[in-house]
Amino acid sequence: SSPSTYTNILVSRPETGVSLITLNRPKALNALNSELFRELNQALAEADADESVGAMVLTGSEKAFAAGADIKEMQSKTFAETFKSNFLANWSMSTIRKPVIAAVSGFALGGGCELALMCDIILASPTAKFGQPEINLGVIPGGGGSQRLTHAIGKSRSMELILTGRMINAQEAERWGLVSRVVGEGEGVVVKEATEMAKLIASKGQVSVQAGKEVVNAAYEMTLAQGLNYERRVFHGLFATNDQKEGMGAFAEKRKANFTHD
Ligand code: CO8
Repeated sequence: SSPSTYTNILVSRPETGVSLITLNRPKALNALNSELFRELNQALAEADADESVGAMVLTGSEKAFAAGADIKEMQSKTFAETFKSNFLANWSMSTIRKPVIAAVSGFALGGGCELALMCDIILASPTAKFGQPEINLGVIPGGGGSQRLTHAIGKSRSMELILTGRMINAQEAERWGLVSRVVGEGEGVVVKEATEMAKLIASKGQVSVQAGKEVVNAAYEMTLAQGLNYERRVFHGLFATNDQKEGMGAFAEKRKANFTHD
């Protein structure tokens, strides 16, 4: 089947095994309208189902990863409309099995910050700015900010950001553990580094990669005892794969593993 065409995002294949999804509403600083999110969900699902893709990179522009949900689209909504349509309920990456790396330059605000938080790894350009400014609009985060941000940076810092609407820069976000690291300066550097990381992940055995993502995410849902048991069971299960035989065999034979992802 021919690749889908989109109007609010760009999809490319910068490296073997890597799908790069670029939010592309530059005039609105990539404000997330419903059409953009529909396209993003579709592109992620397509990459997730594509055997030739091992990991995804999600990025925006130099100026903005995304400046939030589209305020102009939300402005006139009523409570009844948001409630009946369960507005934002399907804005989530929870069904995506492959790793998604957010490459953030510029503004990641409101829904943009929440979108980055839905990803598995966040790399930040030194220009990145994170914040949850919904309080200035008379609302609160609606895309998981109060939950995922609190898990990532703790209660006091999360309260501060959500109740004051203050933006933090890349260095502060790194210190607080919101991002895994800040990359060097320069246009495109964060996308390049995220793509390299995705390529590296895509070169590993894909069953173990997906298992690794699944067990880390379980840490947010389970007690420690349940999570440790779950991790061990999934670990046991990987001994049924060819990739485990290949990986350990290659180590013993002092050669590079050639994973077949089964
Ligand atoms: N929605 C709609 N349009 C936007 C948005 C937005 N969130 N952000 C920027 N734009 C538009 C502006 O209206 C402007 O359009 P125009 O040229 O037609 O006037 C254009 O983008 C450029 O913006 P600015 O001129 O304002 O650019 P500046 O460089 O002066 O300022 C800022 C940049 C500081 C980022 C500023 O644009 C701003 O404050 N934006 C709004 C940020 C915000 O409040 N975000 C939170 C939105 S609410 C939300 O996200 C709820 C969460 C829902 C969950 C989503 C699930 C993932």
